[in-house]
Amino acid sequence: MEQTYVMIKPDGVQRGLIGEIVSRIEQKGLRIVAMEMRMITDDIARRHYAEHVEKDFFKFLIDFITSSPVVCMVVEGENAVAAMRMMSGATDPKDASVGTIRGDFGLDVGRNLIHTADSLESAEREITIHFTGDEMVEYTRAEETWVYE
Ligand code: IDP
Ligand code: MG
Repeated sequence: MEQTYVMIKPDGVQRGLIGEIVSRIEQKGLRIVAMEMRMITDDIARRHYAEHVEKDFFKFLIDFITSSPVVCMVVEGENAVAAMRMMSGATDPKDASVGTIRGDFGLDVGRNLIHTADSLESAEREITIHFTGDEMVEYTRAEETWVYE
């Protein structure tokens, strides 16, 4: 089982897509083991997006992600990192396939609705930034024998 970090960005919250996105995660069979609505502070945003500090869009990214509440989650399951990346779609919604969250609901790279960690290493790093161990719960979903062989 892998854990990944997922965040519904301010545009997803403001556009009323929390339920839609959480529903897709649940329907995929993945297990949400931590979830909270928060305002991201400037400090947390800079740590989260540290790899992009040199990019010309960095300031816009930090201003945007701290502008309105987000929903932070830890999502668990087999291949959870890749599964969530596939469900989110390409970074730029213009390139994202229909059926993905960005492909179905987005039009602009700066308003692409969801963040998901891009590797197991990133997932571990990001989970540590946003959650403490005791904020995550351990459980199984009753349907898991019907999700996994
Ligand atoms: P990802 O979210 O698919 O992992 P990253 O390359 O890690 O994409 O970029 C982080 C976020 O920065 C993207 O989700 C997007 O919101 C924003 N971003 C990426 N590239 C651009 C750009 O060229 N212009 C404006 N914003 C961008
Ligand atoms: Mg990324």
